[in-house]
Amino acid sequence: MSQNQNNHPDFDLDSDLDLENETTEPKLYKVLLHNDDYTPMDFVVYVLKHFFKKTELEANQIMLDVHHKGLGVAGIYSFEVAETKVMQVNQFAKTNQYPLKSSLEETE
Ligand code: TYC
Repeated sequence: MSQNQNNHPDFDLDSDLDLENETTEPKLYKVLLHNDDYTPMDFVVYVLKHFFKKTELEANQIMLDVHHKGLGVAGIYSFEVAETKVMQVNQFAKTNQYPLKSSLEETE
């Protein structure tokens, strides 16, 4: 490997990118579940286990949190994965004639 005059290797380091952008980390997105009065609790637990790979215990905790607070986080993903999960959950609820909705929110 050749060296420049500062005795550093002359391949591109990512420090330039970091200076321009502060961070090169990809943005992350929360997939939110919204409460409603009609979707059965068991259905929401199934959704959390099937689409978000939660355990029975985690799924019950998240479902009850949404039930009591109105909104909750099912998972945090890249934009593409989060968008796909939202579409899959909303379509699955619609197919089963439940009003369950999910949506996206960018993380802080
Ligand atoms: N509130 C619903 C009920 O009492 C349960 C529920 C929980 C629905 C979470 C949606 O995202 C939800 N059957």
